[in-house]
Amino acid sequence: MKRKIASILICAAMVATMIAGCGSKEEPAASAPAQSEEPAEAPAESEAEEPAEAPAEAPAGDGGLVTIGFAQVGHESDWRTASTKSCQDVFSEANGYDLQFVDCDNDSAEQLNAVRNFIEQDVDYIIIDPIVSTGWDTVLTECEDAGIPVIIIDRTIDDSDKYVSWVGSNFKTEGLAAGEWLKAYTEAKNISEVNVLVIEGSTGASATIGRTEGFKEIADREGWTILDSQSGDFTQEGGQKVMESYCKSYEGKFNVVVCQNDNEAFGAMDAMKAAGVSYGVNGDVILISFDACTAGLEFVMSGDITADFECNPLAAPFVEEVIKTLQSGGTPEKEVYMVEHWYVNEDILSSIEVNGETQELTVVTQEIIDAQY
Ligand code: GYE
Repeated sequence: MKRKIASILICAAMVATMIAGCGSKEEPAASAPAQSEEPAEAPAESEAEEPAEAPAEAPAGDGGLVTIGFAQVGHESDWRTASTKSCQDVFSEANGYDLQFVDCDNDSAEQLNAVRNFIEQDVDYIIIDPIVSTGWDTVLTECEDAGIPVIIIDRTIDDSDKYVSWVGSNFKTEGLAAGEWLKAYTEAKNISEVNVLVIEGSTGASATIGRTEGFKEIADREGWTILDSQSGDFTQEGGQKVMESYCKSYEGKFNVVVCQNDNEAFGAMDAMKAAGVSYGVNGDVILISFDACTAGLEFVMSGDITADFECNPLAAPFVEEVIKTLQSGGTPEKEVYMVEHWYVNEDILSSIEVNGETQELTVVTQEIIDAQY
């Protein structure tokens, strides 16, 4: 049922909340939203806080369902599966939503079509996880003209600000953290030569751009050699293919592999194993990954992945807060950052400095793995 106008009957309690805390290392990444009947207090700046629970009949005050169109990137990775599940769990019929979910299969044209179909259907809200960061202004203007609020999740849009809110991660900070960790780690292990192979994510994705930029900034500062940097498309198959060719082209020349997500790291490990290259905490090659989904953390615990920089996919509860704020006539935060952790196997460094801020390193335990998405 259509609900473009904010309900005054409900959600008075929901206005203040959102928050974020990018880089804060205090909160468990996968904890459930706080259970609270009280109006949520605005959190202190940059302090992470989970969304407060919804009032009983939110979000549709008149008993109807709130219709949401979600144009998801695809199904390329464990991270993506967790992101989709998070949205489907939160925006369920039982919670008062009619979720129109479209898996765009990493095809930007298909994603633009999906958004235009949502406009045609006159949904109440549109959620987009942009496959690429540019080419959005026209379709977002169409959403605006149709009076449909758009919420961006995960990856950013860099050439338009015609959306209500964005909820996601600071990818450049993730890349910087990986670089700062590698600097501290190689120093601690007396490794003076750093020759890196990077397996990037999908071309044009802000997650790829940010992680690449962040890591490169530290590599340039430290004078490391980046031997090569190619896209593995955020898939296991892509990571394996790129690593197979790296193993041939750079045999004996590299001692660090940076995979921009866990699935690529799984593929890269298979390729290195097949090529007789040892990796991980006891191997010749330091293996860095991003995402830190359950399977990734298992490989950190076994020592195969040396460090894994988390990207938290459980954004849907925060997106719901944005929607509730809109429903109640409030103005949501323009940017909401997820809380993330940096995971390692060895207890040799307790923290790193990223952008002048001290950030903890977390040694993976079975308990952490069991609680992860
Ligand atoms: O790292 C990767 C996924 O956009 C942050 O996309 C996301 C990335 C994530 O396929 O696994």
